[in-house]
Amino acid sequence: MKLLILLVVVLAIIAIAQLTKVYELTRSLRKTREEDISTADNKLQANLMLVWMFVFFASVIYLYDRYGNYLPEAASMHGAEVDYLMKINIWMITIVFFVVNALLFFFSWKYYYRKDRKARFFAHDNRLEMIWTLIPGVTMAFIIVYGLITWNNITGPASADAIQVEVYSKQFGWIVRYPGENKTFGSSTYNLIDPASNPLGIVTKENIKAKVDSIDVDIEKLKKAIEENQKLPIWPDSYVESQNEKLYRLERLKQRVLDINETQNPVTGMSEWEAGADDKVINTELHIPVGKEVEFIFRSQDVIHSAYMPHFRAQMNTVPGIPTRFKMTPTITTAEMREKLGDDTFDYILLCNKVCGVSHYNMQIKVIVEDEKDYLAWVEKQKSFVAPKEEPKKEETSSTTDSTATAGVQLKKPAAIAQKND
Ligand SMILES: [Cu+2]
Repeated sequence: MKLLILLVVVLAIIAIAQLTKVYELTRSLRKTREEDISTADNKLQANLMLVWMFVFFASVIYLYDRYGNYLPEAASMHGAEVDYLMKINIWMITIVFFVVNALLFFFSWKYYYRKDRKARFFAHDNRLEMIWTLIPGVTMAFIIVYGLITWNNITGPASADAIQVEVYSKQFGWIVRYPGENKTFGSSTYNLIDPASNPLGIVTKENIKAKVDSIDVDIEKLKKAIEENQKLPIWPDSYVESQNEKLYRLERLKQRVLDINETQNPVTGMSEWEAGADDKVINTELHIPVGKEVEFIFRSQDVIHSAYMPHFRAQMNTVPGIPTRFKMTPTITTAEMREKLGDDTFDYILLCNKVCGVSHYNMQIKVIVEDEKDYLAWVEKQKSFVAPKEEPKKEETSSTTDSTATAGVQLKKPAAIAQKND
């Protein structure tokens, strides 16, 4: 089959080449040059231009109609504003598009080349310059100023009674955090991140202790392995060195965890270690109450992602190391939207809108808008991600795990590494 297609293509190319040759031969017989094009030819081209203009315009109108409204009505307060802004822009672009293209095609139809005609020539016209500078200038300024005002409204400070939600992105998924009853988020650090027990690296006394314990377990294991190797040195030097380096890194991490200071929340004055203890961490869905202002705070673990909520006309990049934010007020509950669309399975979504890796396509989380009462009841039921208070099981060795006992211990680099790095 493939061979057949190839054969057809090759034959078609040969046929076209032969036809061109025939055309060139008849031309030389008629004694005309290649550049000489007859008026009839030009006129035909001009008419075809006009036909193409109508086909072009018709297809643009069709595309507007077919794909112009791919999203249902905006489900947030600022969403309506964004839609309005978008509409104004689209109208302006559309008008300019039709006027400019109509003129372009009309001129090529009206002024096709004729031997007896000569083009009018003029070098400069102040009035024209004025018109084509001022009109786009004023239009652009209007779009930019209006857009900036809208943008500032969306990203401006949230009101005092706004509900805060932290949205955390990582390859590949979303984790949502609510501040719990004390309405204050605990602080967080990447040093405490543990995929299973503390994915956001929330700082609490228990989480610090759990992390130190787990590092201690790793250190003991590594030390044992190094000891074994000293008894029976079967591994090459490079491997021993890498083991030592690993040990140094673990000890350094432990020191960093022990060095975390207790801080106060600047607004509520609350200890951030305590504030974090009742934070609710959820990775299955994001609930927000209808008619209440919600302030989103975005963080990222690894690369830049983008939190996109198309139904609310909201999007914000999530950047590692730099928290970003915006506020919005949802106006339509999930149930109301289902009714409006006549679709019982409809759900709002938050999805990643920045190509961030292999599973980017599947990085999304369900968003549920409900009455405040239902929302509060749901948050109430969620668990916090604080490590359990009871002592985790330890190895038999007596390593110091009490956070105060080891604080301030000076770390020494293993000799091999110190030499290498100096
Ligand atoms: Cu992503």
